[in-house]
Amino acid sequence: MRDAVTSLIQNYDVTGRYFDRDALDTLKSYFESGVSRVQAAAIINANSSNVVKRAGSTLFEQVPELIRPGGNAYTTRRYAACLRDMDYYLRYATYALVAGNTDVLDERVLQGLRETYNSLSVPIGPTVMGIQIMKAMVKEMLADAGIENTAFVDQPFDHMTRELSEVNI
Ligand SMILES: CCC1=C(C)/C(=C/C2=NC(=C\c3[nH]c(/C=C4\NC(=O)[C@H](C)[C@H]4CC)c(C)c3CCC(=O)O)/C(CCC(=O)O)=C2C)NC1=O
Repeated sequence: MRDAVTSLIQNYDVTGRYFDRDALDTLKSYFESGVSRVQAAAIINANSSNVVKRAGSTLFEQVPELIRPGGNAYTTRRYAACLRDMDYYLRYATYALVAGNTDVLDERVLQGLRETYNSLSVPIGPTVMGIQIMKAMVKEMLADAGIENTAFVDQPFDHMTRELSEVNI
């Protein structure tokens, strides 16, 4: 599992280079956003169950078929599994936010996930919607908390979205 710093070191060490201008810029921007990243993790932690619950309700309002008979989140067990998955995405997103790197998502969340979802007929489109709804909610909370630039929040949520949506033929 890597973070912004260890992945940079790895890249430069492979070719035996000192950090160049690009590397230093990357490091600078990571450390400059560091306090906001930790603040973001703290705010998400304090509101995680609320975010998951609200994002779930919004998703089921937008795609009501999911919780109707025949829908993948129909029955209490599957409804709970769906919210649990949303909670996984949110928790791992905070790890990736603090790390400044999406490696933890590839390793712990995304590996084999599409295959699992396909085999259980869990629909990818609405899952991605749920991830994006949580992203928007988190950004709104951070903005309310006075964090001005919340662009760094996009990375983990968009990474999961891209990796999940990738067409697999
Ligand atoms: C930490 C990494 C990790 C992830 C990501 C993970 C996902 C994950 N979600 C699963 C199931 C599931 N996932 C969903 C999710 C949904 N259904 C919908 O209609 C919605 C679109 C969506 C919620 C947004 C559902 C309903 C199931 C149960 C499907 C079934 O058993 O029929 C399963 C199958 C095993 C189980 O039911 O626990 C896995 C492995 N497990 C992990 O360990």
